[in-house]
Amino acid sequence: MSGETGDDTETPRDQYLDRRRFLMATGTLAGVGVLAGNVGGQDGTTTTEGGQETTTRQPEESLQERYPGLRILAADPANAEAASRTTYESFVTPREEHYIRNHYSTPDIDEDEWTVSLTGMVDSEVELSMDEIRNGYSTETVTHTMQCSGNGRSYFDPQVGGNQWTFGAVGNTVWTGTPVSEILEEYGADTSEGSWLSVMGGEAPEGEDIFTRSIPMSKVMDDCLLAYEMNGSPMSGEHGFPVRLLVPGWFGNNNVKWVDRMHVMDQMVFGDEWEEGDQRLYTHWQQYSYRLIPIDEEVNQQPSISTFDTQDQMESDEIRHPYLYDQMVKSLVGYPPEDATITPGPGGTVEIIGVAWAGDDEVQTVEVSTDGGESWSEAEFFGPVMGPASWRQFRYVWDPEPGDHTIMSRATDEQDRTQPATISAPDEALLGIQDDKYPWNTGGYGATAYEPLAVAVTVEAGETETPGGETTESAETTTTSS
Ligand SMILES: Nc1nc2c(c(=O)[nH]1)N[C@H]1C(S)=C(S)[C@@H](COP(=O)(O)O)O[C@H]1N2
Ligand SMILES: [Mo]
Repeated sequence: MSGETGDDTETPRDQYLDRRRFLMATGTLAGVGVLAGNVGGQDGTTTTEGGQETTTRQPEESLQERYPGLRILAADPANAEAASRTTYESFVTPREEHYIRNHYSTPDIDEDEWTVSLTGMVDSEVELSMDEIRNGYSTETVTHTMQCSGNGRSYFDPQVGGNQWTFGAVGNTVWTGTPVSEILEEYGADTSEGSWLSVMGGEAPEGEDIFTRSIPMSKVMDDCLLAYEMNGSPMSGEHGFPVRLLVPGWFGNNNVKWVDRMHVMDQMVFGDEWEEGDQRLYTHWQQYSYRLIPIDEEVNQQPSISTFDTQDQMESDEIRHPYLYDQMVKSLVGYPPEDATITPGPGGTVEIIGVAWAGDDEVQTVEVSTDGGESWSEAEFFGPVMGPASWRQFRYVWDPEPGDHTIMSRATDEQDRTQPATISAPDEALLGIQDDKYPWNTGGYGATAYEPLAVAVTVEAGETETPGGETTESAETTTTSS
């Protein structure tokens, strides 16, 4: 711990990371949110949207104090990503290391007053209390790797506008809640193939577009939850308290927080009916944002699509501007971290550790390169297997020479899709992943390219214990570890 070096200029984040390493080493931290931050004070401004009262959170403790594992991009609306690669050494992401992506201020909601209404193509419309949602239906749990579709945006060249996320807008957490299918069935919703559930957030201030996502009914009926717990604890305000939609394996933008309405439809939110004059009241976040647009051209609203897999949409002739739904295959190295100077263990080796995920597909293989992509070796999986929506951990035992090295990882999913090396240039106007390139797009969405995610490390000559008890430099040792 850096306390031993007498360095007293640590930030709360450094202190947190030190403390976390200590707790991991002593076995105190099980990986769940045991260090959960306090919810802040109740003072704030009250606004009303859709009939429900929300109060803008003005906590006494800063966002950084409550989420010491995050690098803050903006304090209000809160936007923050994992500060350190250490987040990707563990299977479960603690709450204070899970990225936050908010378009508006975090609402401060009284759970006892909150309701979720069900409207549209149903036999009877209803307004459910949190108590009814929690206790009137089954309880299910899913482990879900949630990633912001803007993760990796900072690697686009030329740069695009928006939060400049690097690697850290992704986390793996355990979500508990009520299957949406049970609620839809109870109230006689049209759940046939081709229908949609539009889910709305209740936090938008007056005059702002309501965060609404239209989810195809087949996915809703398959595994979507109205989630009220994260890592076995109540959710924090920033992550959606008291209730959010959980769409296993799909990009974060589909996982609507502070849900106050679900509307059953025969198309997505689309056209005049869902707009108000010039304001794209319900259509903005579904039709104009979170689309893959290859060059600066007008986005086309679509009432419906029949291909939801994001990469299939990229390859389809019918859809020029794919909607960011399920996540594409990707991996991240957690150890060693960037710019680390590492000393091999007694056997002369270094264990490279990371995570890999592929939306609602399974990850098939992960390869690791320690020479900047010239050669690749297969890694092995370890750790819990919690279904395809959850990442897998991988390890690769490396026998390095002293010196500078560039480490990369590259995953392949069960459909044989592999991460590309780089991001294309805009003038190539790629519509899909092609020639080992991820398509540059105007929103900077969905990047999976592995080269920008590489970590540069320096390996020092290791100390090897000889049977006689003396230590020798491993680089000069002729015996090889087996
Ligand atoms: N109501 C509402 N839901 C929302 C958002 C939002 O701004 N408002 N942001 C979305 C986006 S873009 C992402 S990536 C995830 C982030 O969830 P997290 O903050 O819990 O990580 O929430 C999604 N749900
Ligand atoms: Mo996002």
